[in-house]
Amino acid sequence: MLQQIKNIARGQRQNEFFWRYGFNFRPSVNYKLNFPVEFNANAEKVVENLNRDGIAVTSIDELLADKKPFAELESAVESMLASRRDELAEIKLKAGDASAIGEKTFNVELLGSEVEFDAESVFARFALQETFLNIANAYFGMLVKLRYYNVWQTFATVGAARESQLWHFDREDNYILKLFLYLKDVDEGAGPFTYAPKTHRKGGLWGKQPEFSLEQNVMRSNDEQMSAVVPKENWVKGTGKKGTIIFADTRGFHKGGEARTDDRLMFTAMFTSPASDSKRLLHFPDELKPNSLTKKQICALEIK
Ligand SMILES: O=C(O)CCC(=O)C(=O)O
Repeated sequence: MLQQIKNIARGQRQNEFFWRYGFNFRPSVNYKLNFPVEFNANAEKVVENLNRDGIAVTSIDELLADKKPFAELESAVESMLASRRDELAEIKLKAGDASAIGEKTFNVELLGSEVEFDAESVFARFALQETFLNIANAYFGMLVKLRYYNVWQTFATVGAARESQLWHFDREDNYILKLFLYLKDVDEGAGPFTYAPKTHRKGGLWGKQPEFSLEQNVMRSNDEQMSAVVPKENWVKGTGKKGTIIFADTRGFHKGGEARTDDRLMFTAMFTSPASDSKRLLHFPDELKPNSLTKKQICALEIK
């Protein structure tokens, strides 16, 4: 019975009207009434591209006037890599283990799979930058929640594409905004994030489902299957220099991390609506030092 009620509620949540004005009423109204935003032209372009295509590619240089947080992030990641060199070399040896489907052995979450939120940490401060929150809030039309941030090292492997290296979409919410910031140049061989434009809920190809196979109950499509729905020449392949930032609504079809010749290193963060049933990957201490956070940042966290 409880499961049936949950299923009905989940079904209603798919409906845009109920999702926004039922499940997310307060964050939608609160955003519209209390958080007017003045965008710079580059941030505005990001929101425009996201609305139209479900993906926007930009860079630290274009988007952020203050470069200090990026410099701090880079230096924190470099120290982390240096201090964990031997451990990571060990992990890399098992990166190609295709028998461990579900564990994404080719991808290491350097901050751990669950993160203790620390308002002072360079990672939290980076994810909670005003410009990112403004973009996420504008894309959703409400005050969103930051669900996680992390640093990923994706190891180059051989073998057939698997898990997120194949086309799929995420399910945590009606819109799911992920940010990927490259901390090293990413070429074709380093497994760029790749997106099928307009397959997000606001796009013209929403609802078009390519043929797929089930991999542990998750629908995965290969390139041939995907290209029957969105021609390959329309895919956005996110190759780019260090400092490239990709925003993507991963409710649309995407894949990435099929690194073959070079490891990939990137910072990532995810935003969803407050009503999302996304797993809790950020944990908050009792004493959060909210004085160090703005009102907008506090709204983006699962605390009150
Ligand atoms: O590693 C990638 O580029 C893809 C990541 C992905 O599929 C996701 O975060 O949903």
